[in-house]
Parts: sequence; C-alpha cells; structure tokens
Amino acid sequence: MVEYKVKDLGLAGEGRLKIDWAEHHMPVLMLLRKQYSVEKPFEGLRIGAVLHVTKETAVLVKTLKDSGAEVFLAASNPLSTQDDVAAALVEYGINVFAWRGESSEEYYWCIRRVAESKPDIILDDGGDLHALLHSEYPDIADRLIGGTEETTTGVIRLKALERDGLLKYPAIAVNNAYTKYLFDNRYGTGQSTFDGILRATNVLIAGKVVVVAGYGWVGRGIALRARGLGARRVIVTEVDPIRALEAVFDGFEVMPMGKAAEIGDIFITATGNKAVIRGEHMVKMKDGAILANAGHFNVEVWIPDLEKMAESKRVIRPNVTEYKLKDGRRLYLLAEGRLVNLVAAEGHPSEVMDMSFANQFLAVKYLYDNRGKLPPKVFNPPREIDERIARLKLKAMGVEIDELTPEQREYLKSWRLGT
Ligand code: NRN
Repeated sequence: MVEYKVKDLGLAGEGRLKIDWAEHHMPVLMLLRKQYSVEKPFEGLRIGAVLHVTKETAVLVKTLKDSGAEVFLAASNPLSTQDDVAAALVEYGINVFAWRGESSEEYYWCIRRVAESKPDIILDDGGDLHALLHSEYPDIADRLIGGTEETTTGVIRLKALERDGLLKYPAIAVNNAYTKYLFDNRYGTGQSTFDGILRATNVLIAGKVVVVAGYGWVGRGIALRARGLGARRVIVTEVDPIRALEAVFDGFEVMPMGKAAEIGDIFITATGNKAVIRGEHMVKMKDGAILANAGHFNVEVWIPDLEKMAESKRVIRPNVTEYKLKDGRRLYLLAEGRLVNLVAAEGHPSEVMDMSFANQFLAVKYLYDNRGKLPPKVFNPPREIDERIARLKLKAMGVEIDELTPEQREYLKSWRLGT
C-alpha cells in the first residue's frame, strides 16, 4: 500500500511522458537499471530520499525501486516539485510526499514522513534530512546504514556534523564525485540557471551586464554561459583570492559587489553563503535590475532588506516579483530568491543528471555492500565508481579513448626511468 500526499494524481499521465523523455536521455542510469533490476541488490531495503522531485529524480527512484527497494520521497525545496512527475511516481509505487508551493510547515511535514518511514539508507540534497535526523530522530539516525548528499551546501553541513563529532553514520558526498560536480555543477547549472531566468523574464542576455557572485564550479558554469549568450560584460565577485584570480585569468572582470551593484543588469548568486546581495548593494542598483539565486537556499539575496526598502511589490510575471522602491526604481526578484533553475525551469538537463544520479545509485550500493564496516565519516565516492560512470557515459556518447600500453603502465609506476 503506497503512502502519499501529492497535488493531483490525475496528472500522472503527463508525468509519465516527462519521465519517458528523461529516461531516453539518461543512458547510464538505464544501464544500471537493466543490470540491477535483475540482481535486485536492494531487496527488502527501505530508502528515504529528500531530492528535487523532477523527471530526472523520477528515473533514479524508479531504478532504486526496480532494484528491490521500497522508496519514500519528499522534495528538497518547497517550490521545485514537478506535480505531474510526483503523481506518476505514486502510480509507480513510490511513497511520495511532495507538491509545488509547500509552506515551510508543509515542507518539514513531508520530510518528517520520510524520516518516520524508518529508512535503512537515506539520500539528501541540501542536508535538511541529515540535520533533522540528527536533531530530532536520533534513534533512526543510529540505525541507519548510511546516507548520501547531492550538493555542495549539504556536504558542508555534513562536514560540520563530522567536525563536531556528531555524525552518526557513514555519508557519501556524491557532490564530490568528478562525474558529478565537473558536469552537474558547472555545465548543468550554467545552462539551467539561464533556462530559469529566460523562462521567467524572456529578457535578452546579449548586450547585458551579468554579475555572478561566487566562482565555484557553479559560478564558473554560469559565467561561461553568460559569455556564450552574448553578455556585454561578465563580472565575478568573490571573497576567495584564488578563485578570484582564476576568474581574472579566465577572462572575466572581478570587482567587489559594492561596485558591481552600480553597473549590473542581471545578478546571479552562487556562493552557498548568506546575504551576498544586501540593502547596501540594492540601493545602488539600476532601475529594472534582475536578482536571481542559483544556490541551494534562499538566503543569498537578502530578501528582508528588499522587503524593507520596497514601497510596494507585486508578482508581475510567474516567478518574477517586482519590488518598487521609494525613489521609483524597480528591482525584480526571481523565484522568491530560491534556486531559479529548479523553480522557474526544470533544473539541469537529463544528460547531466544521468551522471549525478548514477553516482547516487552506486553510492547507495557502496554503503549497502559495506554496511557495518564504514566509520561515521564523510567519504568521497570511490574512484572506481567515478571511472565506471565516466566509461559508461563515454560509451553512451560513442566516444572511444586510448588504453595505456604495458610499457607506459610500467613507466608511470617507476621512478628509475627518466629522460
Ligand atoms: N533536474 C534535476 N533533478 C536537477 N537539477 C539540478 N539538481 C537536480 N536534481 C534533480 C540538483 C543538482 O544536483 C540540485 C542540487 O542542488 C544540485 O547539486
């Protein structure tokens, strides 16, 4: 008997079409499903997941279910759920508690359903489930085989739990797999962020001044795509001198937000930190400046300052709130400051989530195969998982590479052979 709370089961038909589309663009995960739906390694296992409920996540959780697991799923953001996909997953036998537009009480109600399902292994995106289990369900956290974490923000929170000696189970930082962050964070977010901005505003990027706060893998991808879409200037702001230097040598302008605020047309935050764009910056902004966030939580554009400065506000387009300031200037906040790619668009394309979620699947298998043997620490995914996914992806793309000759293998191992 499937437990669920979704917007409308009647949307399952549309959801199935979206999932079919995603499955056709996720060859690596489908290969894993082909193998493990026969072997059924997760027979009898209860898996709790807090992820963005999208067509790509559907492919992952269907694969986990086909591999024998019972899956409980809640959304890792109150606004990112694709309701038709959620309906199709219930129809498929997944226990889903997710709908677009959850209040924060409802958001936590859904995550609690997953926590209280007594999972053996959990998957998280952003760390809210890890934090909730440690703070309010210690008995469930104690019996967990382990957990995974999808994104940079969540890994930072897991590391903090480990540093404070509180982490109760082994955790795999899926975000840190090469085949995750080099592709998902950089190329996925680079494209999906502009997908969200364009669907929400339909503005022309060409000729505009785009300001990117944060030059991590996400910021690198966004700056790259801003350049590709013809932005007149791409300005990066940073606090880390090394990343700032890299941005300079990558050909982007670098300056403090206090200066960028005066010239930017479109501001995109990707720092994982709070209050990156504050009132002191907003007061300097041009009439019509657009504020968007690509980070996990809605704290990077400091909304309380915007609310304080505004004389009035209105939703001028779906996912676009117009804040009218006392001097008549208007600032536009996208997606209520939440991650614009998943709220105003569909998140990253399936091709890149194919690798991220192949990492999630194989991380779950690694935790299960090594149950009881791993200490309560944060681990990067084993190198062999990364390489297996890269090889499968190359094969799926019809790309062949060279093999080391025995002499080369010997050469790389020896210190004697030189010039
Ligand atoms: N389409 C998507 N489905 C998607 N796009 C980005 N993400 C998605 N999750 C499910 C996540 C990325 O892996 C959001 C996370 O914050 C990021 O690490």
